[in-house]
Amino acid sequence: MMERMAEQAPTQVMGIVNVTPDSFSDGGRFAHVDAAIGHGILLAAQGASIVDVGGESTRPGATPVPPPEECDRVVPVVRELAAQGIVVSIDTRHPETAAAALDAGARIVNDVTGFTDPRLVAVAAAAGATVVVNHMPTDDPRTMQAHATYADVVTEVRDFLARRIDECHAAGIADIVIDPGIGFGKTTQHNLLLLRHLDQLVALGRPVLVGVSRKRFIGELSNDATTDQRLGGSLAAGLAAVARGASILRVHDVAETVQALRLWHAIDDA
Ligand code: HH2
Repeated sequence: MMERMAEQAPTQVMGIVNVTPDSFSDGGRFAHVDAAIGHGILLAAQGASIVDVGGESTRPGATPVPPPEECDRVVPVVRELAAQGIVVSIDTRHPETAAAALDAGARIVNDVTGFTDPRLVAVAAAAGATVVVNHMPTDDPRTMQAHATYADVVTEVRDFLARRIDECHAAGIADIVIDPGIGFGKTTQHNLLLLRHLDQLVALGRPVLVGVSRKRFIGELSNDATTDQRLGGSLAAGLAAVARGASILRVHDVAETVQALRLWHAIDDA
């Protein structure tokens, strides 16, 4: 699906909706769900062609969320956004959650652990879903930064993604999007090298999605700017990725990213 969409539009924007307790200051489950639905609708109106719904933070050191709790958070949000005609992606590494979200209308499964769990591959294949295969050097977000050691990060990430493409394809999945996994078991230098040499991932022949929005390496390169002070760096890194062939940007700040992309493409087309 995203391969077809990527041919139509120069660059797509995936807007991020987190249904995690720490994303909202207070309130019960309904407050979370209602706020998340409202946010997803806003992001779509701002120009996101995909809304990515997640119920588990994957930041380094984050506490894992059991699938039943994750489903409670994300399924009502997915169902309502999909009912409104929005293309919804479910950001999960758990097969149970992916299955429930696909059943509720999600069309894309985004797995930060890169579909290394055969059960998740089977769930996506059975539903005919598009998959986003993210690189991560281990499947545990809690310890991923301890695995930030590579002889040649670009080659290792490319080879990992090439293997995952082959395995997903063999399982019957047609639409495969790949992602270098910026910030997932990577140092700032690893992130910069992956962005600089993104063309090597583009050469694998699949749409490339990049998630740089508000990430820590931007803070590290800008006097420890906090997450809400990283918009400039997020836009710059996103455009650098687009210049090297990225098809989809996963972002928090959809309106600003859409405006930046509009200018970028208008200059190319002038
Ligand atoms: N990054 C985060 C979560 N999911 N999925 C893909 N495909 N690529 C990414 O880079 C990616 C992802 C984590 O980003 P973070 O800044 O923690 O965002 P959030 O917690 O708001 O999802």
